[in-house]
Amino acid sequence: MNKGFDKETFKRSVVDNVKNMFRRTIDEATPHQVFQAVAYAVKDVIIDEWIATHKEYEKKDVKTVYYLSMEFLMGRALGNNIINICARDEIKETLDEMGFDLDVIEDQEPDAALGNGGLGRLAACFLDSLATLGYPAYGCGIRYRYGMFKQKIENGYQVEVPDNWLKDGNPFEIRRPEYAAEVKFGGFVRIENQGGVNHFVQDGYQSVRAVPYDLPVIGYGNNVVNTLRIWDAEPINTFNLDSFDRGDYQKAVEQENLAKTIVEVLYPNDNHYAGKELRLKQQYFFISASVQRAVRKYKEKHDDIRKFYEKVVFQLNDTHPTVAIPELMRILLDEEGLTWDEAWEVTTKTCAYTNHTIMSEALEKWPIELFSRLLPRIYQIVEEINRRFQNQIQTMYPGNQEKLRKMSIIYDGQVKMAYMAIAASFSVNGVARLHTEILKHQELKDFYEMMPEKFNNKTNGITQRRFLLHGNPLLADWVTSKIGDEWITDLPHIKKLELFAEDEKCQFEFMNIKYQNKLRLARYIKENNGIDVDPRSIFDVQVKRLHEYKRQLMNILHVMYLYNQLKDNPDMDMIPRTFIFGAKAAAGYKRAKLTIKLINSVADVINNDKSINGKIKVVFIEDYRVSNAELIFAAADVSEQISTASKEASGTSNMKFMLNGALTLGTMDGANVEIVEEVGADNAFIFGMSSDEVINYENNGGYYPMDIFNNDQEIRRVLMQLINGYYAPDNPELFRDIYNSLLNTKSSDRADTYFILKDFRSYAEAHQRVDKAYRDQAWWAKAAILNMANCGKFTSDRTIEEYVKDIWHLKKVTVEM
Ligand code: HBZ
Repeated sequence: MNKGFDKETFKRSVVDNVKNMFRRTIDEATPHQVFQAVAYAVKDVIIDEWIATHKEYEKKDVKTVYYLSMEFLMGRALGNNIINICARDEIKETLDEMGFDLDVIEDQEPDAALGNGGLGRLAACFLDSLATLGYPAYGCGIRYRYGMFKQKIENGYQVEVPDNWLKDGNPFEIRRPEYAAEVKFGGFVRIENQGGVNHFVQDGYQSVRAVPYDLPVIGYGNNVVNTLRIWDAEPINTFNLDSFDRGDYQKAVEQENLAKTIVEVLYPNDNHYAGKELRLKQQYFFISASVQRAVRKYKEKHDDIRKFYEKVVFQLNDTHPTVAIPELMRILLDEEGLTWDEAWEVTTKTCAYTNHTIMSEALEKWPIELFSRLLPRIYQIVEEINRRFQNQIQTMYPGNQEKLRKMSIIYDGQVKMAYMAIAASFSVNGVARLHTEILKHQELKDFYEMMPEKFNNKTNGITQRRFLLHGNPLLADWVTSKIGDEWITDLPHIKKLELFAEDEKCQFEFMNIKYQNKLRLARYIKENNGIDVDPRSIFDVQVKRLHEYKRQLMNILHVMYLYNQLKDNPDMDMIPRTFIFGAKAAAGYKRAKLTIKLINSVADVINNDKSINGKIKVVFIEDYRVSNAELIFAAADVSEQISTASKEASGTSNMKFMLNGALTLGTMDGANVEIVEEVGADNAFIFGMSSDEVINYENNGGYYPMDIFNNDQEIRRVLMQLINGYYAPDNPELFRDIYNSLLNTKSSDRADTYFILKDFRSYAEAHQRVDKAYRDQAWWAKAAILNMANCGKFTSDRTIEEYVKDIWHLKKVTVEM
C-alpha cells in the first residue's frame, strides 16, 4: 500500500493531463492518450523522490556504480513503476472509478526494446535491484531511435519491421541539455610542445553533441529513484551559413549526418560480432559522453582526480563499452595532466568487466585501420596499453613468444577488446559458475594464470518484481497469502512455500492458477496467431533469441519425430502437448531465419491434421518481447533450456520460468546447473552430454553424426522429411541447408556443430519422462511449488549484493520523504 497516494489528486492529474496535452476532455480521450496522461500523473508522484534521491547522494558524497551498457531491455515502464511505488491497487481502483481498465491502459505502452536479449534484460533487472536495494547507480546507454525490430511472421517467414518506439514521445524521460558533451571522431593527433611538455591535440575531427535523456528507475517501496541515462546525438552546430562561408559546407553536412545516423538503430545481433564502423561509433559516442560526465561530476566536489576510483566504478557490460578504458586514460592524461602511471592506476581501479559468452564469433576484434582512423588518439593510447602489457607478459614468461602472440591486445591487425578489458580491469567475472570455470580453465586460461585474483563469478539473477509480482498477479497473490509478502524484496523467503508443496489443497490451488494463466495465454495466442490451443495440454515453452547453439532446431525435430509416432499410431497414449516457440533471429542470420520457417511449416501441417486429435499443437508466438514474455512465463508448464552444454553462459529465462512454477527440461549448461542444484534433479528433467564431454569432442574429434543417421531410422526419417518436401511440398529443397548443417561436413567445420543428433535420443527420452510425470498431477504440482520455493538464489537482488560486496563496494542509502 502507498500511504501518500491520494486518489482525488491522481484523478485530477489525469484529467488535467489529457486536457493540457490533447485539448480533450477525459471522455473523449483515446486509450493511448489516457496512457500518456496516467504515465505523466505517475511521473508527478515520483518526481520529488527522484530529486530527493539525488540530493541524498550529493549530501552523502556516495560512491556510484556506472553500469555501462549498449543495451537496456526495459520493456514497459508504467505497470512496473506503479508496482514499485506500491500503488497498484490504488491506481487500479482509481482508474476503475474513472471507467478505465489499467491492463488495457498498460497495453498502450510500446516496449522500450533497447536490447537484443539476455544481456540487455540483465542490465534492466540490475537497475531494478540497485534501486530497490538503495544503491547509488546510473545506467548509461544509447537512446536508439529504433529499438529491436518488431517481428512479423508472413507466410511462415520472419519479416523485420522498424520499431519506432518514440513516435508518440516517452512520458517518463527528461531531456538534460545542461549535461551535453561533445564527442569527437576522426581527424589526426597533433603534438604541441608547451613549456617542454607534450600536449596531444586532436584536429580535423568531426564531432557530435551528446545530449542525455534521463529515465527514472524506481526502487520498490523505498523512495529511491535512480537514473537510466541514455544519450541522444545532435549536430554540434546547427547547419549554418557561417560554416558555408568558411568553405566548411561539406563538413557541416557530414556532422549533421553523423548525428542523425549514430543513434539511429540498435544492431539486432546477439552473440555475433559484425565489425561495422557505425557500431564502433556508437560505442565511443555513449562511452565518451558518459565518462566525460562522470569525471565532470566528480570534479564538482573533489580536487584530486587521482582518487576518482574512490567515488566511481565503471562496470563494463561485455566488451561493447571497453573503449571506456582508453577514454578515461585520455581524459586523465590529456585533460587532467596525470602521468601514465597515475592515470593507469586510476583507470585500473575504476573499471570492471563482465563476460557474457565464450562463443568465438561474438568476440570483438576491430581492424586497426578502422579503429585508428575513427579514434586516432584513443588508438595511440591502446597501443601504449598493449606495449606495456606485452612487457608485463615478457617479464612473467621470459622468451615465451607463444604467450605474447596469444595474449596481445593488438595482434594480426586487430584490436582485441576482451583482452584490453581484462588487462585494464580489476575484476573479470562470468555470469554463472560453470561459465566462469570455463573462462578460467579454457577460453581465458592464459589470462587466469597470469592474474587469477581478477577472476570471479557472479551468477545472474532476475527481478521477481517484474516477473512474478507484475507478470503473474494471481500467483503472486497466492504466494503472499501463504507466506506473506517479504519475498517481494527478499526472495529467499519464498523457501517457506516448501511447507505447502505436499498439501493437496495448495497443489490444487496452484494448478488452478496455472490453468487461469494458460487460459490468458491461450486467448493471447488466439488473438495474435488465430490458433486454438487447449489449456489442459502441457504448455511446453522455448522462448529466447534464435541461435543454433540454443537448439530450437532440436526441439522442432523432436516435434516432427513425435508426430511421426502419432501418425503411425494415432491411439498412442500421450498427454496433449502444446509446443510454444518465441524467438527473433538476427536479420542477417539465414539459417536462424530458415529455422523459424521450419517451425511454422511444421506447425501448419500438424495443427491442421485432424487425425491426431489435437494431441500436438505447435505455436510460434510472433514478436517475443518483454511484455508478452510476462504472460508466457506465467503460463508455462515446461521450460525448455536445451543449449549444447558449455555454450549458454547462464541463461536467465530459465530463472523466470522457475519463479513461475515451470519445470526445467534442460541440459547441464549455464545456470541450469545451479537451478538443479537448488531444486534437486528429481524436480527437473535433465538430459544430454555434459560440458566436459562436449569440449572433449570439440578438442579431440570423434563425433560422426552420419553414424547416427545411418543407425537410427527414426532420426533418419525426420531428417529425410527436411528434404523430401514433407513440410514444404512446393519446394522440397527449402530446408536443405538445415539438413546439410546436420550431416555434411564442410572442410572447415564439423557437421552438427551443436551436437543435436548426439543429444537427440536423450532429449526424446526426457520428454517421455515429462509426459509420464504430468499424469500425476499431485506430483507435478508439488514439483512446481518446489521449483518456486527454491528459486530464491536467482533474484537479481542477490546478484547485485554480490557485485557490491566483491566489486563495487557501495553503501546503501535511505531516502526519507
Ligand atoms: O547474456 C547473454 C548470454 O547468451 C546468456 O547466456 C546470459 O544469460 C545473458 C546475460 O548474462 N548474451 C547476450 O544476450 N548477448 C547479446 O545479446 C549480445 C548482443 C550484442 C553483441 C553480442 C552479444 O554484439
